[in-house]
Amino acid sequence: MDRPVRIAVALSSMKSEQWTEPLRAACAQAGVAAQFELWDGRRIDARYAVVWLPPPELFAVETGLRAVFNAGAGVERLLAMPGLPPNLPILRLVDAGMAPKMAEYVCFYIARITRGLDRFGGPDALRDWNADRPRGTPPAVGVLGLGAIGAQIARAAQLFGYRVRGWSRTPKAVDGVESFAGAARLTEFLAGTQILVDALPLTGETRNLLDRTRLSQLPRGAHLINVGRGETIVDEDLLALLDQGHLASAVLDVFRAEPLPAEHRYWHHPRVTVTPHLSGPTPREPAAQQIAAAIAALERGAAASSLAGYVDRSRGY
Ligand code: NDP
Ligand code: OXD
Repeated sequence: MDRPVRIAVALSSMKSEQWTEPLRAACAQAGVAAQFELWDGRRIDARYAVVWLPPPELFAVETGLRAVFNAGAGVERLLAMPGLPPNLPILRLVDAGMAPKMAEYVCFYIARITRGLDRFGGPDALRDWNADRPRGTPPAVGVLGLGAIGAQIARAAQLFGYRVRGWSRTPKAVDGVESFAGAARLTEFLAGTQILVDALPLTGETRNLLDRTRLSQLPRGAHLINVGRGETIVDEDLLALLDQGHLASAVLDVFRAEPLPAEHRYWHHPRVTVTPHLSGPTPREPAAQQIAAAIAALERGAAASSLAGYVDRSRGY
């Protein structure tokens, strides 16, 4: 009988020990005999690794890796790790149950904003049966990034009756969503967006994309929801535009520094809602199934670059 495939698990804050059993079960179901080991710094001669912010020495010690699986969607920190072998294929999760949760999160905040739902809670709750109801044209929602997550957010907002537009590098066909592609169309996209949702990966091109110039291209009174990455926004510029009233509010789930430092202005700003990077937690079972299916394909001889979630290092996502 073949020896089981050895797989290192190094998931830092994601509690590695809770992943080995779902990963083993998913591999067994996919027809792969696999042995998952919590990586503790000693060489286990792993063929694959499942990681989230792993210790950098993993790559120096486990020199027989054929592919590494990122237990999340964003790979910017993995790509920046010193010692990451230049030709080691990286596979990231594609949706894996994160996208619907993020669409739920975004639509929840869109509803709070557009329907004024905050009026009805807390100690100062409005107790007025005749309170205003919005009956006009719903605001335009613009989603930056129409990938696995952005497209799901766009579809969900569209289902709730919003006019939805999306911006991506290449043109997209998402039902009912107006597609804007490339830097040349960003100004036009922003000018027609009242609620901006950032679902971009962090790359050389998206870092600091939303600066004073770009955010000022949104119409006065626009709102921002960021579930992509904190570094896509220039914090001082966002705060200045909120203070000046050009932007009405920001809901931020991701930050340049995480945890968000206690003294950061975002925590106390009256127009900012801070959530602690929880819009899209990685659900274990669907993630394990996606990783297991990819391992099974690799074991059958598939090229990593042919699999969903293969990271194109030249693009950075
Ligand atoms: P995808 O790779 O599927 O989608 C990325 C999208 O961004 C694509 O539509 C891509 O365009 C677009 N894009 C990338 N670069 C540019 C650019 N320079 N100009 C215009 N469009 C660009 O990623 P996912 O949807 O799976 O994930 C997106 C991000 O969400 C992750 O990278 C991560 O940062 C974040 N995330 C946050 C979570 C949270 O809990 N807050 C959880 C999970 C993810 P094209 O399709 O044309 O290439
Ligand atoms: C991810 C995240 O990238 O959780 O998956 O932010």
